[in-house]
Amino acid sequence: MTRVLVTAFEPFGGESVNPSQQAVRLLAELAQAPGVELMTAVLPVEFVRAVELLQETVEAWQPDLVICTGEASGRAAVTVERFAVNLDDAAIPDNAGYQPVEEPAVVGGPVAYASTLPVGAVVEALLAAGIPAAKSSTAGTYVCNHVFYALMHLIATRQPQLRGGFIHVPYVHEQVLGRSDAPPSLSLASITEALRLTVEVSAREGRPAVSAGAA
Ligand code: PCA
Repeated sequence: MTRVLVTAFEPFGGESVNPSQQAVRLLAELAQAPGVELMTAVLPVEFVRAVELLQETVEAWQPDLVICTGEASGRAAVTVERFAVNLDDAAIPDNAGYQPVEEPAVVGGPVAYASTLPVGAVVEALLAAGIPAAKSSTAGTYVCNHVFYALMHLIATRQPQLRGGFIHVPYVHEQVLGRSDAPPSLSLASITEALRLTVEVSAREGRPAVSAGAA
């Protein structure tokens, strides 16, 4: 059995929904690939509390694989992040009112960590299923990157057997209805299927020989 923890985020930035939360809720109701045992958690969009909750959940449940997900407004594709960077630089306060500017995610940590998900294989599987998907080299410098960095730091320092990474998903259609600037969005069904496939491929492919490379 491969124990897979998938996390999502609560709404933030004035939105009333977060597509990652909606999709992970649906994902939990789906049959998973053979050999996959799934657990899900929803994290607050708070630099400090999100990491505490992630660490508590990992320690309590001891997964083999952790896939964190969040919303990336403005992106047209599901993006599989390759690197977490050691920088918190928030353009808006988090949901607890905290707004770090040019601070390290982890004091003394390396500049970046690479995802240990099979990034290329996940993107190929999503594209083969007709879902817009791409590799991404930046998860930003807000709470998603912070949680991704904290996850990879936890793996590097305390849980070397664990694999992990981060997937950003676009807006879901309902978030852009009636908006004259019409940012890109996907259906909730596509986002959910993207996460289901990410779990399946990540559990199957194992640790990539090279965790990140040329596009
Ligand atoms: N997206 C934000 C934080 C929570 C979320 O879903 C980000 O990209 O940092």
